[in-house]
Amino acid sequence: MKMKLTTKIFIGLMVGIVAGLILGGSPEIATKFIGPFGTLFLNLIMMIIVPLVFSSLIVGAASIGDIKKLGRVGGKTVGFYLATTAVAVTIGLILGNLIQPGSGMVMLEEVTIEARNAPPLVETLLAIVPRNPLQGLVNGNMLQIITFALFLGVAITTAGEKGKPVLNFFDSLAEIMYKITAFIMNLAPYGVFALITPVVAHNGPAVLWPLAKVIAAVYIGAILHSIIVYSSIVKVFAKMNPLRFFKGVSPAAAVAFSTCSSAGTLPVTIKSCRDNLGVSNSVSSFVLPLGATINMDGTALYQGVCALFVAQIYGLDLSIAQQVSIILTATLASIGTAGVPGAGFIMLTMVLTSVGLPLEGSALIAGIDRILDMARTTVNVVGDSAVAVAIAATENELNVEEGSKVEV
Ligand code: DAS
Repeated sequence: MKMKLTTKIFIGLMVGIVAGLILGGSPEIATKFIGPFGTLFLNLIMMIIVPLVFSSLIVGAASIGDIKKLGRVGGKTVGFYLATTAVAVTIGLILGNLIQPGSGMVMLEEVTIEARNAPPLVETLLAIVPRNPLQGLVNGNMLQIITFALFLGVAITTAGEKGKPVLNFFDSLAEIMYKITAFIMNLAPYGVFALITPVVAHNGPAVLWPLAKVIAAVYIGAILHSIIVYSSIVKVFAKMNPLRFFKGVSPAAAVAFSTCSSAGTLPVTIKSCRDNLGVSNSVSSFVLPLGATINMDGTALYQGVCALFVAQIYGLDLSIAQQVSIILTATLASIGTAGVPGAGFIMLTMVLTSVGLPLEGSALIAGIDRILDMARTTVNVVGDSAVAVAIAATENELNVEEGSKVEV
């Protein structure tokens, strides 16, 4: 009997965790002999991101055709993203207040952390339009790639017959990149195993136990947010059974969990949404690259928990006004957070600064940040997929039949 890919990926994950616990005594063996295979897998999926996203977005924008529809889909997408991110950080703050992860701990070590002043929002928005689109492509600047591809796609449509050769070229390039994604996905069980083993070997119980309450708060928040918010979104807007949604998105969730990179998981997210959930090419190739870049619900939730953790280890009480400021800052910070490992930790210093919390408190988080990144990146990717399902449904581009037939 042909084992389903999702099952194989899950087995890869479980075997990797066991192997990591066994190698906990000598983690350097895991890093030296297993880690490189994980890096190879990550490089393979990173290799195809730019050509896959660029070509499929041009074809997607060309199929959307008119600017009006693009504006409507774009407006809905950004609206969903900001709303779910604000809810996520609120859940993080509620759990931080309930679980009190920092109470009873006293910040001892004097560590200086440089506050990362993220570029002002205006600068981030202006940078979305590339002065040199080829440079944006070469640098893998996702927002600039998205902008340039949208202009190209819509212009191809308005060019009529003259635009057809270019559209056909990108249409076949997108199909070819999709085939490469399918091939790489067959390596996912091994890649996930090789990525997770060193992480578990290096982050054994001895490292995790002292901060177990922080880890628990972030993981409980991630699960609650996913179950409450994403089940509601797919149920209300797409009339989709939440169990079917979570099953369909599970390959992308497993790759996000082990790579800690939304951008790196993007080819798998696009494939899972199209093949398992029936999201159309035009919606998936617009909503998902945008989400991998600006929608980080898991990261926002993590920042809510960690801001309270830092306040608590210094015995500081955060006023409601300060907690509201965290909701705004974490929501905006998530727009500027890159979809790569550890990006959320860098943005945490910006959130702490916004409410005048000592940056040194985040030094305690640094040691376990990879474990927290696994949960928040998974939520980021699952959240992007839930919005893609909702947008496709509201645009009558959710092919439920086709999506349900494909094996998951
Ligand atoms: N690892 C980031 C991502 O890829 C999220 C984060 O670091 O917060 O989504």
